[in-house]
Amino acid sequence: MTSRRRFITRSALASLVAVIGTDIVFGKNLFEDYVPLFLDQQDPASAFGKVKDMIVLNDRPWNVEALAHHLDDAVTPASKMFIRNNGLIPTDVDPAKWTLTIDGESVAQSKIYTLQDLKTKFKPSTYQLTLECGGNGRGEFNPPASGNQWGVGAVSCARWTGVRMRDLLNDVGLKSDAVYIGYYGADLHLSGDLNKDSISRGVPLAKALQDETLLAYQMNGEDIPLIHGFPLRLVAGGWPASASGKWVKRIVVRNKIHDGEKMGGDSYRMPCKPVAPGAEVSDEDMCIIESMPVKSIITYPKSGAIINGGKKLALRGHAWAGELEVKEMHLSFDFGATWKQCRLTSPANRLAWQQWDIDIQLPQMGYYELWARATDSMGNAQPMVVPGWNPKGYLNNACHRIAVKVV
Ligand SMILES: Nc1nc2c(c(=O)[nH]1)N[C@H]1C(S)=C(S)[C@@H](COP(=O)(O)O)O[C@H]1N2
Ligand SMILES: [Mo]
Repeated sequence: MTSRRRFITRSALASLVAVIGTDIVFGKNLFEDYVPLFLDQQDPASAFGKVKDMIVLNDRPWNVEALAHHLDDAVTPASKMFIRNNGLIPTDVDPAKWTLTIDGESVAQSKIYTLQDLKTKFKPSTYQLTLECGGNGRGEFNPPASGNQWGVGAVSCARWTGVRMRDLLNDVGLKSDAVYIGYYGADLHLSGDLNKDSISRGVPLAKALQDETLLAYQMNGEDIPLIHGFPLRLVAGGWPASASGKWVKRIVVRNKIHDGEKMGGDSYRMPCKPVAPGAEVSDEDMCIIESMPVKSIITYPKSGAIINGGKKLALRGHAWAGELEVKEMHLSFDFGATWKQCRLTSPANRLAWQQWDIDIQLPQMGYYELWARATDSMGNAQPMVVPGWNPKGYLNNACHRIAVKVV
């Protein structure tokens, strides 16, 4: 122990107490960078208020996914939202002292904002925004791709409230050569090395300037939960969720494609042209993932359900298509031989997922698979099998399938 270590601040302690839900007796003795065991323990249900049967893929860093039936709500509650961390959760989060710096070579004038500035000096906007991990569905690729073996549940669509990125960029002013923004968050690199970033990604200026691109300070009408980026998060809906930086401390305006951690190599990049499974792809043949592809999920019933044959079965779920809208939704119960059209709602706003539902009558007793297929406004439909193999297993938008038994 060195005397140079600093004790945790009062308000940072208060935010930890809020996460834990009870007083931390002797909390004032905690060091600033000490990670309480509570946040490091195995159980995301009690650590982060998640529903009990979410799947823990990893606990250092935390990676936790929802099962399809958890995602039944039109607006995803915090308790069912997947967790994807690349590093360690920041523990010394003091909203009273939190600042956001906007700088970089292409800002006219760099500025520092307090949270209070962001909340009071700029008009708030609220949008429901789909955030899907670029690696959602990775578990199905063959040969397997390294990384979290996500099933279908690394997707969410919560309501985010905050300042438009555009308003902040107007406030600092842009130089004529500005083309990209990048974020830096307060999470720690797994090694504990303070000079390393676990992730620092970004989006082109055109995406940053969209109405819906927010620096959010609320999720579903409350403070953002710590695990999802409290107190400030960049939210760029419809793009790989890795572009939506949590615990944002700094935004840089760049005169070139942002070159932060996980912007290059195989990270969140796809072969620009399709490659054979298992192929080696050189750096210059890899392209950054932008809009996510069309996809859907069946959230009711749960796979494995036993259905009473006398009754109609009401199925439902969501569909989304990155920057595009979903135009049609179909369901098959005969392994893709025929497809029935589902009802489909309009999105609450651009970049929000849409709700679909259908009533079907399964013809007789036995085992069925229900396959769901969305088609976007450009006519792209989900593939029935796993699409183009790529080194890191991104963008698997194959049709979601569930199994049911009619008795
Ligand atoms: N600062 C920071 N932001 C981050 C990450 C991270 O590790 N650190 N992970 C990214 C990735 S890869 C994803 S998929 C989403 C996950 O968001 P969630 O945990 O709130 O669901 O956050 C993104 N933003
Ligand atoms: Mo991700």
